[in-house]
Amino acid sequence: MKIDKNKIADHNGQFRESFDRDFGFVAENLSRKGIDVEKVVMKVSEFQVAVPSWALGAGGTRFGRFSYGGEPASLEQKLNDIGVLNDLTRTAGAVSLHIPWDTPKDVKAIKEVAASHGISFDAMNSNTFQDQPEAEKSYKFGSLNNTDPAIRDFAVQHNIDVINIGKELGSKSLTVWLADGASFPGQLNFQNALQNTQKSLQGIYKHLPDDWRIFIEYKPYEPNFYSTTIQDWGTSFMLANACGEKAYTLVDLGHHLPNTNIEQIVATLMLKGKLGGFHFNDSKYGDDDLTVGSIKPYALFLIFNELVYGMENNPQNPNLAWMIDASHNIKDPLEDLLQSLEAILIAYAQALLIDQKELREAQEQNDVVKCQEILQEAYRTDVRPILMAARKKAGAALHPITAYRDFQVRKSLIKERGTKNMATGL
Ligand code: PSV
Ligand code: MN
Ligand code: MN
Repeated sequence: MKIDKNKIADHNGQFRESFDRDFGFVAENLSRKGIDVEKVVMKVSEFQVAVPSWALGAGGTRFGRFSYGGEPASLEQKLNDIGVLNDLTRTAGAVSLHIPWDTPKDVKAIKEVAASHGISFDAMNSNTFQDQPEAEKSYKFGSLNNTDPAIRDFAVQHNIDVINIGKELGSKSLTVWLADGASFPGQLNFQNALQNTQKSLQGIYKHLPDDWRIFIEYKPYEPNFYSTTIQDWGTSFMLANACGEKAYTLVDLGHHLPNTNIEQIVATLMLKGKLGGFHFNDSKYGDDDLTVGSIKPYALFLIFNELVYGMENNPQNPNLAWMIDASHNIKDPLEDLLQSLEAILIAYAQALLIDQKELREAQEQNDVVKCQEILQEAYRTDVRPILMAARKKAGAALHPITAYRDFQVRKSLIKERGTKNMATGL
């Protein structure tokens, strides 16, 4: 399914007056403050976020899973769904695959489908947290950290296989997230587990092509509930340094204990040139994978403030790989992703409004109130017309969710694919 440009333009027609009025208002207010609004629109329109293949079906919890109907059953259908998101927003032009969930049967055909939707292949994700049917070795007691060298080698080989698939697809990076850890005290020797992990990662790193990067994701707990071997950014950073210059830390917003100052982690990593990737989602308690911006939008804005600062001031840090890592049990997954994309761009646009020079001066003068006022002034600006202007420029929908509903996308997907979930048959 492709959403025709003219259909989108027609749909936008009904909002022309309100858009002109709302954009004119914000543009005038910002230009009075000396902000070049067209520059902000341009930056927002250039921002691209990868969509993970696993967010396109209705997610679940360990207690159950409820199908939404019309869910994709194949990689082709997943690419098709991302195509819909991209047609409506022009910000979702990349997919992140998880192997073996998404192992392509016919690479050439998959590349053609992706190209027909203007989708490129972002980071490849390996999976050593589940045993595959007929697998020769089990990850029950860890993968890269395992006490058994044969299991570690098996997990390293899987990552090399993922790199090889990615090479064929045109990807340029590998994300490694490990479930490795312990659920009970005494179960693991922490030092051996860490050393094994480091050696295994170095083994993978040796096979990383020169123009590739490896992202090391951290997470404090789950599925193990006593310890996780790569538990925090410091451990990831240390391992990235032990691998080499193509290895970076990946920050997933949900992978922090409550109240962790994520923006400070971002600032530290960018200063050190080691922030490589970013997984967006939101959470109230743990790794909840909720819609971006649904719980803590101000924290997201503060994180973007550091990201924008880093992108402008830290040439030692490479361009970041952005990805949404959220998935849903009760919402239409495509609507949910549209909400996440909107929230990301809102936080980004607001952060772009911060007068960095004025903020530096206020910081130098220790004018705490002014510093806070500068941030909140930007945060309290309704930047949605700026996002609309960016989408209009790119030929996308002014109101993506309204367009999605008016075009009855889900209804057509259900008609084409049925109401049953392919994974559970329910
Ligand atoms: C783990 O919680 C994680 O955030 C990693 O990025 C995984 O690859 C992803 O979720 C999907 O399970
Ligand atoms: Mn993640
Ligand atoms: Mn996660």
